[in-house]
Amino acid sequence: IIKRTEWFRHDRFGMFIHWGVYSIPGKGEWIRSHQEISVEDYQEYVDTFNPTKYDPKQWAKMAKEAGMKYVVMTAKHHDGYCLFDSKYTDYKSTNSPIGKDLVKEFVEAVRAEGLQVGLYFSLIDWYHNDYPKYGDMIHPMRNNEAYKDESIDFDNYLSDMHGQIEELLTQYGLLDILWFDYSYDDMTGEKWQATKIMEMVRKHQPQAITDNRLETSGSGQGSIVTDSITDYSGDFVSPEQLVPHEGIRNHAGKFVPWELCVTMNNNWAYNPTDYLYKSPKTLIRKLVECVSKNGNMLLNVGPDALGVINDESQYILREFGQWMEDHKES
Ligand code: JFZ
Repeated sequence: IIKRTEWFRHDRFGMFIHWGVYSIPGKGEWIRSHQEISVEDYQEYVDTFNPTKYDPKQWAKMAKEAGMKYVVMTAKHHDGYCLFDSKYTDYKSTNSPIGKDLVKEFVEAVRAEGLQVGLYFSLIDWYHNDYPKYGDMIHPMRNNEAYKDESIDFDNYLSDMHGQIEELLTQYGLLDILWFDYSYDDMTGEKWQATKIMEMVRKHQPQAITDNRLETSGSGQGSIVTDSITDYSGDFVSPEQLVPHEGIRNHAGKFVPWELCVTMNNNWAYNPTDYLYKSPKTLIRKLVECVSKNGNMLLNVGPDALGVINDESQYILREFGQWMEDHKES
């Protein structure tokens, strides 16, 4: 873990990208759940997803100019839609009007800028028929005895989900980060068969690091910090939005790698009605605070349906770049 995370503990600043078919309605990546949209009604977005301005080289360039050292994009979010050509589903960008493997272009573009590259992958999949209807508002059966009667084949879900992870691990070259998201409080890593996932990661991509969300969520620290580390504890803790008071230490008082993920406004995915952006100054101070506490910061952008990062976000990125420039060692 020390060796694997060496670059990560040095290159403290990265770009997070939440982008998918949910960028079309522009109300955040949870829209299917929040507005209780059926698979049928959501299909409109799947059928029209045509991000003709997708230019990951441009994104990578913006990240680099802001002083970022790595970029992580949502290969698949909770809606189950894949930005890559998975053989385990028809719900993928190669079947939408854009007709491309967007992950492939993404990883190539980021590497070409000399940055480290990572992929976000959701353990949750609202599209898969055998996904248990846990934890979201499309499925009000959660916490209801009745949902337990669902006739689903969870093993089939796991085998497809693991299959997709293996595709990402074997078809896109060297990956620096696998960013899994996330384990419900009532769902342990055992239930996801996270040990198997980790074995695949170590087998195909021994250099790759992972977050701690195979066993927890943004609110938990997981076993990285305890005496009883699981084999799927991950390499870094992944708090959200708020900088932990004193950084994050393990039971022995030693700092463990951690990475704050944070949005520029109050959404992860594109939402043009959310204009409450943090100031560049606030965000730069947050980065400094993370680094001063031995942590990283993963600053999120939510490109629009065509693939464009909006002006407000670009402005913030440029201010980071200027600040980096002003504070460079001569
Ligand atoms: C998760 C996702 O659901 C969300 O869409 C986004 O991708 C974010 C980076 O990660 O959000 C969570 C998950 C768990 C908690 C909070 C946000 N949590 O339990 O505190």
